[in-house]
Amino acid sequence: MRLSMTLKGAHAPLLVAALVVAGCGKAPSPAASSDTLVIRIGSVAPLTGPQSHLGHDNENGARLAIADANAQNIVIGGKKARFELVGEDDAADPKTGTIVAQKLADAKVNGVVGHLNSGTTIPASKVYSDAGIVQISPSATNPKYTHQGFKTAFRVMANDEQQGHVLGQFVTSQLKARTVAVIDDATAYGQGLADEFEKSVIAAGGKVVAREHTDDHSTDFSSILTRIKSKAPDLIFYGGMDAQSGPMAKQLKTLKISSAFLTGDGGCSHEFAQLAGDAAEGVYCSLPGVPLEKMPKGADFKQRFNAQYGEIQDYAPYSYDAVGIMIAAMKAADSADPAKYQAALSTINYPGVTANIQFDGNGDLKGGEVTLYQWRKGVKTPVQ
Ligand code: ABU
Repeated sequence: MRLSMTLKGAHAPLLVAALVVAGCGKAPSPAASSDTLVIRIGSVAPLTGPQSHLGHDNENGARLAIADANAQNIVIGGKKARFELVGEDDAADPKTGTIVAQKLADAKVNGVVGHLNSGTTIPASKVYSDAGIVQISPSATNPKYTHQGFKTAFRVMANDEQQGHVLGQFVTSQLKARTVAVIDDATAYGQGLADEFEKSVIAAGGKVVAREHTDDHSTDFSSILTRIKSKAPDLIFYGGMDAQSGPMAKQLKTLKISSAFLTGDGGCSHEFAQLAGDAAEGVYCSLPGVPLEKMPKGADFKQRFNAQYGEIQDYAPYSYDAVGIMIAAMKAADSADPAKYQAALSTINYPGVTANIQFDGNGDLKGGEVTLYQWRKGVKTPVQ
Protein backbone atom coordinates (compact mmCIF):
# COMPACT_ATOMS: atom_id res chain seq x y z
CA MET A 1 0.00 0.00 0.00
CA ARG A 2 2.76 2.42 0.98
CA LEU A 3 4.56 1.56 -2.24
CA SER A 4 1.55 2.30 -4.49
CA MET A 5 0.97 5.58 -2.68
CA THR A 6 4.47 6.75 -3.49
CA LEU A 7 4.30 5.84 -7.19
CA LYS A 8 2.64 8.80 -8.80
CA GLY A 9 2.32 10.01 -12.38
CA ALA A 10 3.30 8.68 -15.72
CA HIS A 11 6.02 6.29 -14.59
CA ALA A 12 4.12 4.35 -11.98
CA PRO A 13 3.01 1.47 -14.27
CA LEU A 14 6.55 1.03 -15.60
CA LEU A 15 8.08 0.93 -12.15
CA VAL A 16 5.43 -1.49 -10.89
CA ALA A 17 6.02 -3.75 -13.90
CA ALA A 18 9.75 -3.59 -13.30
CA LEU A 19 9.40 -4.48 -9.64
CA VAL A 20 7.15 -7.42 -10.51
CA VAL A 21 9.86 -8.73 -12.83
CA ALA A 22 12.50 -8.21 -10.16
CA GLY A 23 10.28 -9.97 -7.63
CA CYS A 24 10.16 -13.04 -9.89
CA GLY A 25 13.86 -13.51 -9.37
CA LYS A 26 14.88 -12.44 -12.86
CA ALA A 27 17.63 -9.93 -13.49
CA PRO A 28 16.14 -6.42 -13.52
CA SER A 29 15.57 -5.03 -17.03
CA PRO A 30 17.13 -1.66 -17.86
CA ALA A 31 13.69 -0.17 -17.07
CA ALA A 32 13.93 -1.60 -13.56
CA SER A 33 17.26 -0.02 -12.83
CA SER A 34 16.72 2.57 -10.13
CA ASP A 35 18.96 5.05 -11.94
CA THR A 36 17.12 4.78 -15.32
CA LEU A 37 13.98 6.68 -16.23
CA VAL A 38 12.03 5.25 -19.16
CA ILE A 39 10.25 8.03 -21.06
CA ARG A 40 7.69 6.91 -23.63
CA ILE A 41 6.75 9.21 -26.48
CA GLY A 42 3.78 8.26 -28.66
CA SER A 43 3.93 8.82 -32.42
CA VAL A 44 0.64 8.62 -34.30
CA ALA A 45 0.20 8.69 -38.07
CA PRO A 46 -1.43 6.64 -40.81
CA LEU A 47 0.83 3.59 -41.15
CA THR A 48 -1.68 1.79 -43.35
CA GLY A 49 -3.79 2.98 -46.29
CA PRO A 50 -3.11 5.53 -49.03
CA GLN A 51 -1.12 7.85 -46.74
CA SER A 52 1.07 5.18 -45.14
CA HIS A 53 4.22 6.52 -46.89
CA LEU A 54 3.65 9.87 -45.15
CA GLY A 55 2.90 8.14 -41.86
CA HIS A 56 6.13 6.17 -41.95
CA ASP A 57 7.99 9.37 -42.89
CA ASN A 58 6.64 11.05 -39.75
CA GLU A 59 7.37 8.04 -37.56
CA ASN A 60 10.90 7.68 -38.90
CA GLY A 61 11.59 11.36 -38.19
CA ALA A 62 10.51 10.75 -34.59
CA ARG A 63 12.55 7.53 -34.46
CA LEU A 64 15.71 9.35 -35.52
CA ALA A 65 15.17 12.01 -32.85
CA ILE A 66 14.71 9.34 -30.17
CA ALA A 67 17.93 7.60 -31.26
CA ASP A 68 19.81 10.91 -31.16
CA ALA A 69 18.44 11.70 -27.69
CA ASN A 70 19.40 8.27 -26.36
CA ALA A 71 22.94 8.79 -27.64
CA GLN A 72 23.25 11.95 -25.53
CA ASN A 73 22.98 10.31 -22.10
CA ILE A 74 20.41 12.83 -20.94
CA VAL A 75 19.73 13.03 -17.21
CA ILE A 76 16.23 14.01 -16.05
CA GLY A 77 15.22 14.17 -12.40
CA GLY A 78 18.61 12.75 -11.41
CA LYS A 79 18.16 9.62 -13.55
CA LYS A 80 19.55 8.55 -16.87
CA ALA A 81 16.69 8.98 -19.35
CA ARG A 82 15.93 6.23 -21.83
CA PHE A 83 13.48 7.36 -24.50
CA GLU A 84 11.15 4.90 -26.19
CA LEU A 85 8.89 5.47 -29.19
CA VAL A 86 5.36 4.08 -29.01
CA GLY A 87 4.22 4.05 -32.64
CA GLU A 88 0.49 3.86 -33.41
CA ASP A 89 -1.51 3.74 -36.64
CA ASP A 90 -4.64 5.89 -36.96
CA ALA A 91 -5.09 5.12 -40.69
CA ALA A 92 -5.91 8.86 -41.20
CA ASP A 93 -9.36 8.05 -39.84
CA PRO A 94 -10.83 10.48 -37.25
CA LYS A 95 -12.59 7.76 -35.23
CA THR A 96 -9.51 5.51 -35.15
CA GLY A 97 -7.53 8.61 -34.16
CA THR A 98 -9.52 9.05 -30.95
CA ILE A 99 -9.35 5.33 -30.14
CA VAL A 100 -5.57 5.34 -30.50
CA ALA A 101 -5.33 8.58 -28.50
CA GLN A 102 -7.30 6.98 -25.66
CA LYS A 103 -4.98 3.96 -25.80
CA LEU A 104 -1.94 6.22 -25.40
CA ALA A 105 -3.67 8.19 -22.63
CA ASP A 106 -4.50 4.96 -20.78
CA ALA A 107 -0.87 3.89 -21.17
CA LYS A 108 0.15 7.23 -19.61
CA VAL A 109 2.76 8.04 -22.22
CA ASN A 110 4.85 11.10 -21.39
CA GLY A 111 3.91 12.95 -24.58
CA VAL A 112 2.61 12.45 -28.10
CA VAL A 113 4.03 13.56 -31.43
CA GLY A 114 1.12 13.55 -33.86
CA HIS A 115 -1.18 13.03 -35.34
CA LEU A 116 -0.27 13.57 -38.99
CA ASN A 117 -3.69 14.65 -40.28
CA SER A 118 -5.81 17.55 -39.08
CA GLY A 119 -8.85 15.27 -39.27
CA THR A 120 -7.35 12.96 -36.62
CA THR A 121 -5.31 15.52 -34.68
CA ILE A 122 -8.29 17.72 -33.82
CA PRO A 123 -10.55 15.06 -32.24
CA ALA A 124 -7.55 13.37 -30.57
CA SER A 125 -6.47 16.67 -29.00
CA LYS A 126 -9.50 16.60 -26.66
CA VAL A 127 -8.48 13.14 -25.43
CA TYR A 128 -4.92 14.31 -24.72
CA SER A 129 -6.16 17.54 -23.11
CA ASP A 130 -8.50 15.61 -20.80
CA ALA A 131 -5.61 13.27 -19.87
CA GLY A 132 -3.13 16.16 -19.41
CA ILE A 133 -0.77 14.75 -22.04
CA VAL A 134 1.30 17.14 -24.16
CA GLN A 135 0.70 16.73 -27.91
CA ILE A 136 2.86 18.26 -30.65
CA SER A 137 1.68 17.79 -34.21
CA PRO A 138 4.44 17.90 -36.81
CA SER A 139 2.07 18.29 -39.76
CA ALA A 140 -1.59 18.99 -38.95
CA THR A 141 -2.21 22.49 -40.28
CA ASN A 142 -5.92 23.20 -39.73
CA PRO A 143 -6.00 26.27 -37.42
CA LYS A 144 -8.75 24.79 -35.23
CA TYR A 145 -6.29 22.35 -33.62
CA THR A 146 -4.57 25.07 -31.59
CA HIS A 147 -7.61 27.33 -31.29
CA GLN A 148 -9.66 25.17 -28.92
CA GLY A 149 -8.07 26.49 -25.74
CA PHE A 150 -6.19 23.25 -24.96
CA LYS A 151 -2.95 24.00 -23.10
CA THR A 152 -1.58 20.62 -24.19
CA ALA A 153 -1.77 21.30 -27.98
CA PHE A 154 1.25 22.52 -29.96
CA ARG A 155 2.38 22.41 -33.59
CA VAL A 156 5.73 23.06 -35.25
CA MET A 157 4.66 24.36 -38.66
CA ALA A 158 2.70 27.29 -40.07
CA ASN A 159 -1.08 26.74 -40.10
CA ASP A 160 -3.50 26.91 -43.03
CA GLU A 161 -4.62 30.48 -42.38
CA GLN A 162 -1.04 31.41 -43.21
CA GLN A 163 -0.63 28.85 -46.00
CA GLY A 164 -4.00 29.62 -47.65
CA HIS A 165 -3.26 33.34 -47.61
CA VAL A 166 0.18 32.87 -49.17
CA LEU A 167 -1.25 30.54 -51.84
CA GLY A 168 -3.97 33.04 -52.80
CA GLN A 169 -1.44 35.86 -53.00
CA PHE A 170 0.94 33.78 -55.11
CA VAL A 171 -1.77 32.85 -57.60
CA THR A 172 -3.11 36.37 -58.06
CA SER A 173 0.10 38.42 -57.76
CA GLN A 174 2.78 36.11 -59.19
CA LEU A 175 0.91 33.84 -61.59
CA LYS A 176 -1.58 36.63 -62.49
CA ALA A 177 -4.45 34.13 -62.47
CA ARG A 178 -7.85 35.83 -62.58
CA THR A 179 -10.10 32.76 -62.55
CA VAL A 180 -9.59 29.67 -60.40
CA ALA A 181 -11.36 26.35 -59.85
CA VAL A 182 -11.09 24.80 -56.38
CA ILE A 183 -11.32 21.10 -55.49
CA ASP A 184 -11.03 19.66 -51.98
CA ASP A 185 -11.09 16.22 -50.40
CA ALA A 186 -13.76 17.08 -47.81
CA THR A 187 -11.34 16.53 -44.89
CA ALA A 188 -10.54 18.99 -42.11
CA TYR A 189 -7.27 19.75 -43.86
CA GLY A 190 -8.25 19.76 -47.54
CA GLN A 191 -11.52 21.61 -47.18
CA GLY A 192 -10.07 24.01 -44.60
CA LEU A 193 -7.11 24.94 -46.79
CA ALA A 194 -9.31 25.26 -49.90
CA ASP A 195 -11.60 27.64 -47.98
CA GLU A 196 -8.63 29.78 -46.90
CA PHE A 197 -7.25 29.77 -50.46
CA GLU A 198 -10.63 30.79 -51.86
CA LYS A 199 -10.92 33.67 -49.35
CA SER A 200 -7.46 34.91 -50.23
CA VAL A 201 -8.10 34.78 -54.01
CA ILE A 202 -11.40 36.65 -53.70
CA ALA A 203 -9.81 39.27 -51.40
CA ALA A 204 -7.15 39.84 -54.08
CA GLY A 205 -9.81 40.41 -56.77
CA GLY A 206 -9.75 36.89 -58.31
CA LYS A 207 -12.85 34.89 -59.24
CA VAL A 208 -13.70 31.32 -58.20
CA VAL A 209 -15.49 29.80 -61.20
CA ALA A 210 -15.96 26.27 -59.80
CA ARG A 211 -15.88 24.54 -56.40
CA GLU A 212 -15.83 20.74 -56.36
CA HIS A 213 -15.41 18.07 -53.67
CA THR A 214 -13.97 14.57 -53.72
CA ASP A 215 -12.70 12.40 -50.83
CA ASP A 216 -9.36 11.13 -49.55
CA HIS A 217 -9.72 7.65 -51.11
CA SER A 218 -10.80 8.50 -54.68
CA THR A 219 -8.44 8.23 -57.63
CA ASP A 220 -10.77 8.95 -60.58
CA PHE A 221 -11.52 12.62 -61.03
CA SER A 222 -12.63 12.61 -64.67
CA SER A 223 -16.18 13.89 -64.04
CA ILE A 224 -14.99 16.72 -61.79
CA LEU A 225 -12.23 17.70 -64.20
CA THR A 226 -14.53 17.55 -67.22
CA ARG A 227 -16.95 19.95 -65.52
CA ILE A 228 -14.04 22.26 -64.65
CA LYS A 229 -12.65 22.10 -68.20
CA SER A 230 -15.82 23.75 -69.52
CA LYS A 231 -15.09 26.78 -67.28
CA ALA A 232 -11.49 27.10 -68.58
CA PRO A 233 -10.03 28.55 -65.36
CA ASP A 234 -6.52 30.04 -65.33
CA LEU A 235 -5.64 27.74 -62.41
CA ILE A 236 -6.96 24.70 -60.57
CA PHE A 237 -6.24 24.37 -56.84
CA TYR A 238 -6.50 21.06 -55.00
CA GLY A 239 -6.80 20.92 -51.21
CA GLY A 240 -5.89 17.36 -50.25
CA MET A 241 -3.15 14.75 -50.18
CA ASP A 242 -0.69 13.30 -52.71
CA ALA A 243 -2.64 10.04 -53.19
CA GLN A 244 -5.22 12.20 -54.99
CA SER A 245 -3.10 15.07 -56.40
CA GLY A 246 -0.80 12.59 -58.24
CA PRO A 247 -3.58 10.88 -60.25
CA MET A 248 -5.32 14.25 -60.63
CA ALA A 249 -2.26 15.75 -62.33
CA LYS A 250 -2.14 12.74 -64.68
CA GLN A 251 -5.84 13.07 -65.56
CA LEU A 252 -5.45 16.82 -66.20
CA LYS A 253 -2.86 15.93 -68.81
CA THR A 254 -4.97 13.16 -70.31
CA LEU A 255 -7.97 15.49 -70.57
CA LYS A 256 -5.74 18.16 -72.17
CA ILE A 257 -6.63 20.74 -69.54
CA SER A 258 -4.11 23.55 -69.82
CA SER A 259 -4.94 25.40 -66.56
CA ALA A 260 -2.03 25.71 -64.12
CA PHE A 261 -2.29 23.19 -61.24
CA LEU A 262 -1.49 24.03 -57.61
CA THR A 263 -1.72 22.03 -54.37
CA GLY A 264 -0.94 22.68 -50.72
CA ASP A 265 1.57 20.74 -48.60
CA GLY A 266 -0.38 17.47 -48.56
CA GLY A 267 0.16 17.18 -52.30
CA CYS A 268 3.75 18.41 -52.31
CA SER A 269 5.54 15.17 -51.41
CA HIS A 270 8.13 12.96 -53.06
CA GLU A 271 5.27 10.49 -53.63
CA PHE A 272 3.34 13.07 -55.69
CA ALA A 273 6.11 13.08 -58.30
CA GLN A 274 6.14 9.28 -58.34
CA LEU A 275 2.39 9.08 -58.87
CA ALA A 276 2.12 11.93 -61.39
CA GLY A 277 5.12 10.88 -63.50
CA ASP A 278 5.58 13.25 -66.49
CA ALA A 279 2.42 15.12 -65.49
CA ALA A 280 4.26 16.52 -62.44
CA GLU A 281 6.20 18.89 -64.70
CA GLY A 282 5.18 22.50 -64.06
CA VAL A 283 2.83 21.72 -61.15
CA TYR A 284 3.02 24.19 -58.25
CA CYS A 285 2.74 23.34 -54.56
CA SER A 286 3.41 24.88 -51.18
CA LEU A 287 5.05 23.65 -48.00
CA PRO A 288 5.16 25.39 -44.65
CA GLY A 289 8.71 26.29 -43.68
CA VAL A 290 11.79 27.12 -45.70
CA PRO A 291 13.34 24.63 -48.18
CA LEU A 292 15.27 21.85 -46.47
CA GLU A 293 18.59 23.11 -47.85
CA LYS A 294 17.95 26.47 -46.19
CA MET A 295 16.96 24.97 -42.85
CA PRO A 296 19.56 25.53 -40.13
CA LYS A 297 20.58 21.85 -39.93
CA GLY A 298 18.72 20.67 -43.03
CA ALA A 299 21.64 19.22 -45.00
CA ASP A 300 22.88 17.13 -42.09
CA PHE A 301 19.36 15.89 -41.33
CA LYS A 302 18.72 14.97 -44.98
CA GLN A 303 21.97 13.02 -45.24
CA ARG A 304 21.35 11.07 -42.03
CA PHE A 305 17.65 10.44 -42.76
CA ASN A 306 18.33 9.33 -46.35
CA ALA A 307 21.02 6.92 -45.15
CA GLN A 308 18.66 5.25 -42.70
CA TYR A 309 15.17 5.58 -44.18
CA GLY A 310 15.40 6.76 -47.81
CA GLU A 311 13.78 9.84 -49.33
CA ILE A 312 12.06 12.38 -47.12
CA GLN A 313 8.40 12.62 -48.11
CA ASP A 314 7.30 15.87 -46.45
CA TYR A 315 7.20 16.11 -42.70
CA ALA A 316 10.03 13.96 -41.27
CA PRO A 317 12.15 17.00 -40.26
CA TYR A 318 9.14 18.46 -38.42
CA SER A 319 8.50 15.19 -36.66
CA TYR A 320 12.18 15.10 -35.67
CA ASP A 321 11.87 18.62 -34.26
CA ALA A 322 8.61 17.84 -32.44
CA VAL A 323 10.37 15.08 -30.50
CA GLY A 324 13.46 17.26 -30.03
CA ILE A 325 11.59 20.21 -28.57
CA MET A 326 9.53 17.93 -26.31
CA ILE A 327 12.72 16.43 -24.88
CA ALA A 328 14.32 19.88 -24.56
CA ALA A 329 11.30 21.00 -22.50
CA MET A 330 11.64 17.90 -20.30
CA LYS A 331 15.29 18.77 -19.73
CA ALA A 332 14.42 22.39 -18.95
CA ALA A 333 11.77 21.30 -16.44
CA ASP A 334 13.95 18.43 -15.19
CA SER A 335 10.84 16.28 -15.44
CA ALA A 336 9.07 14.06 -17.96
CA ASP A 337 5.75 14.68 -16.27
CA PRO A 338 3.63 16.57 -18.85
CA ALA A 339 2.09 18.71 -16.10
CA LYS A 340 5.59 20.01 -15.35
CA TYR A 341 7.30 20.25 -18.74
CA GLN A 342 4.28 21.74 -20.56
CA ALA A 343 5.05 25.17 -19.04
CA ALA A 344 8.67 24.93 -20.22
CA LEU A 345 7.45 24.11 -23.73
CA SER A 346 5.37 27.28 -23.81
CA THR A 347 8.41 29.49 -23.29
CA ILE A 348 11.22 27.49 -24.88
CA ASN A 349 13.39 28.79 -27.72
CA TYR A 350 14.60 25.65 -29.47
CA PRO A 351 17.16 25.55 -32.29
CA GLY A 352 15.56 22.87 -34.46
CA VAL A 353 16.36 21.44 -37.87
CA THR A 354 13.43 23.27 -39.46
CA ALA A 355 13.61 26.59 -37.62
CA ASN A 356 14.25 28.28 -34.34
CA ILE A 357 11.06 27.12 -32.68
CA GLN A 358 9.03 29.18 -30.22
CA PHE A 359 5.30 28.86 -29.60
CA ASP A 360 2.71 31.60 -29.31
CA GLY A 361 -0.04 31.63 -26.68
CA ASN A 362 -2.12 29.14 -28.70
CA GLY A 363 0.72 26.64 -29.14
CA ASP A 364 1.28 27.67 -32.76
CA LEU A 365 4.73 28.21 -34.23
CA LYS A 366 5.77 31.86 -33.97
CA GLY A 367 6.64 33.41 -37.34
CA GLY A 368 5.95 30.31 -39.44
CA GLU A 369 7.00 30.59 -43.09
CA VAL A 370 5.56 29.10 -46.28
CA THR A 371 7.50 28.31 -49.48
CA LEU A 372 6.09 27.89 -53.00
CA TYR A 373 7.62 25.29 -55.30
CA GLN A 374 7.31 24.19 -58.92
CA TRP A 375 8.11 20.66 -60.09
CA ARG A 376 10.84 20.99 -62.72
CA LYS A 377 12.35 17.82 -64.24
CA GLY A 378 11.28 15.81 -61.20
CA VAL A 379 12.78 18.29 -58.73
CA LYS A 380 10.69 20.34 -56.31
CA THR A 381 12.17 23.76 -57.06
CA PRO A 382 11.54 26.77 -54.77
CA VAL A 383 9.98 29.67 -56.70
CA GLN A 384 8.97 31.99 -53.87
N1 ABU B 1 -0.92 19.62 -43.54
C1 ABU B 1 -1.36 18.69 -44.50
C2 ABU B 1 -1.43 17.28 -44.05
C3 ABU B 1 -1.84 17.07 -42.70
C4 ABU B 1 -3.14 17.71 -42.35
O1 ABU B 1 -3.14 18.85 -41.90
O2 ABU B 1 -4.17 17.04 -42.48
